[in-house]
Amino acid sequence: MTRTQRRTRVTALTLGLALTLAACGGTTRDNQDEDNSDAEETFTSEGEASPEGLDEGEGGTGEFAEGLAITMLPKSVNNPYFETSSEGAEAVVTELGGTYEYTGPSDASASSQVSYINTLSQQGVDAILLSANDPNALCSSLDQASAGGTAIVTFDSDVDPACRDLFVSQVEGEEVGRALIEMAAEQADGAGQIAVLSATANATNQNAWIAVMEEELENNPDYADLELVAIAYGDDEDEKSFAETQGLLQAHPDLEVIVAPTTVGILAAARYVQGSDYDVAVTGLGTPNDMREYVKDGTVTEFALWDPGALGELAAWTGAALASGIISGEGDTFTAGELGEYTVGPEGVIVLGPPTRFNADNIDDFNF
Ligand code: RAM
Repeated sequence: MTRTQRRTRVTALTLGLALTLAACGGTTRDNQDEDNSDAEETFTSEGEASPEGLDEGEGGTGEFAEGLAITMLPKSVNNPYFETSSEGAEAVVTELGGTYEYTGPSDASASSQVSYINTLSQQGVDAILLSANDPNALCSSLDQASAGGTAIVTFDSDVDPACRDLFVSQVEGEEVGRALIEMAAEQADGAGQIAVLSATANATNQNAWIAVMEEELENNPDYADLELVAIAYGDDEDEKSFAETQGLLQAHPDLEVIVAPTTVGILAAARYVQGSDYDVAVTGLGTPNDMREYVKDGTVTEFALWDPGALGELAAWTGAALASGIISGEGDTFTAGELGEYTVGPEGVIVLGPPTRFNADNIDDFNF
């Protein structure tokens, strides 16, 4: 049984209970929504009218519910990347008249995230926006939250699709991994040793991107002279990432490129290389504000990212649309404010857009 089917079943049961309560004159969610229907502002979408979350792909009433409680749970707090996503999400939830919270562990571990999910589940929030530290370890807590009526939206780093409703992906499928290996090849002039400095060993997003890089290295003749010699994990912690960079260079002094597909890792690697005598390129995924200094002094030539603020906004619009019954599955469309219209794709994935590459020519055009 898929997650969507399970959710549909839960929703159907809830709806049955709601109808019974309504018949008894009790307050139901539908009644509450009606109470809000004369609110000053309403927010519409392109979804087709149908009762909340009844069937996959049916869409909803087209109006965002007011007063939604939406919480963002990042891989870890104190990561500027997620703080930027949170600012985007908070602006959307505030615009919709909801209650917003940003909470999570200080270490990027799945076990730490479990207790946060359990608390949110007990609180009965309307939607959780989650960047997951592990594809499977969070599933039973997420199932419990979902059974209680919480919409589960992952963004940035997914879980097994069976354990969530929708995933807001920063970039289309394999595009991140391909951009990473392409930048590495360009900066190595097509030949030599490369190493990856990743985040945590179980991170769904980084592992998917690394898998694409490995596949490209094996099958794409353009990369025949590149060799991936090591993958290190800095756990999205600055000090560990710095130490892992040092370890990589000591073990492989001829490295041409370090590819860090994490904003925390690329910053630590650039800082290490800047203060060392190694002649190694550093590329990967970083924020323009973190990397500006290293691009200006020539330590870093080019790196990539999407707008983490826009990703947070889209995650919040998605959570609100799901909790409002505007969307429920593949094929449904909704309007994410100024970001425009989005459609739920196969496996419940919604894609923000292509990544941007940053270098000395354009880095000053960005501020995040
Ligand atoms: C770090 C996190 C996040 C990833 C970015 C690129 O901030 O690992 O999940 O998407 O880097």
